[in-house]
Amino acid sequence: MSVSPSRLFDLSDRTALVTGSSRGLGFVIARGLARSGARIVLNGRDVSALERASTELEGEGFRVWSAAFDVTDEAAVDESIDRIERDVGVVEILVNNAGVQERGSLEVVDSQKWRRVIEVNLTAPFLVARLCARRMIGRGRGKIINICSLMSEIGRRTVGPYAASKGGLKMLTRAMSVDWAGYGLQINGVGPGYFLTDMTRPLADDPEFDRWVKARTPAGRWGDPEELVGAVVFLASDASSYVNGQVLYVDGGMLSAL
Ligand code: GCO
Repeated sequence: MSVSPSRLFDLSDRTALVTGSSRGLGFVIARGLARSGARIVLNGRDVSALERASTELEGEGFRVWSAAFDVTDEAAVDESIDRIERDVGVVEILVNNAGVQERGSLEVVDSQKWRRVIEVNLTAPFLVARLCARRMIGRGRGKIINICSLMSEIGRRTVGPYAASKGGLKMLTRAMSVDWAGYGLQINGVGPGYFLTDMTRPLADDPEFDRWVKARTPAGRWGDPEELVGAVVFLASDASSYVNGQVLYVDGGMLSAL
């Protein structure tokens, strides 16, 4: 049965949980999903940051829920998602966005920072997706979107821990799709290039790095976080019902160029 293109991207009445969404790319992604009709649950560890984010979205007329929990804390993940599914609705769209960056050449990176990056960027998406998928499997449908990175494919000096975690997240995305697509779930990734966010602000403020990004990116510029929304809405919607295990890179062409 053919569906009108506008309906294909409509997320009305679907509950979306976006981890790490009190600011940065996560907040922009959550706002984009809300504008497409989804019921949004924001997540972060900082309650006041979540309140600010909720207020901003409510200022646009959206009803917003928020769940403050540490995505690396398995018990907190289980308890929070139980509460979300009881109080808000079943999580039909999960965006694993929460991430940290610890820069340093591998020979000087301390093991505690390594473990933190792996825990937040790779283990946490597994913990949150595993619990959501158990419920999605029972319903025969669900969408999981893992926010990967350019660093899922290539490295850059001093981002070894991050690249390892995001490379792992690309393969975890494929593994999830292999295990869960048969139950009616679609699991994909979005790989941002260089976008202006809190995480990359120190880089953008460095004139040499700024020149490098603009020269290395065929589009000749940094991405605007709003330019990620379309890829996430596509993967969260019925428009991608036969897309699985893919990472959609939104990078201005950087991965296509030497
Ligand atoms: C860096 C940046 C990158 C970007 C992004 C690119 O230090 O090079 O932090 O890792 O954040 O992940 O996709």
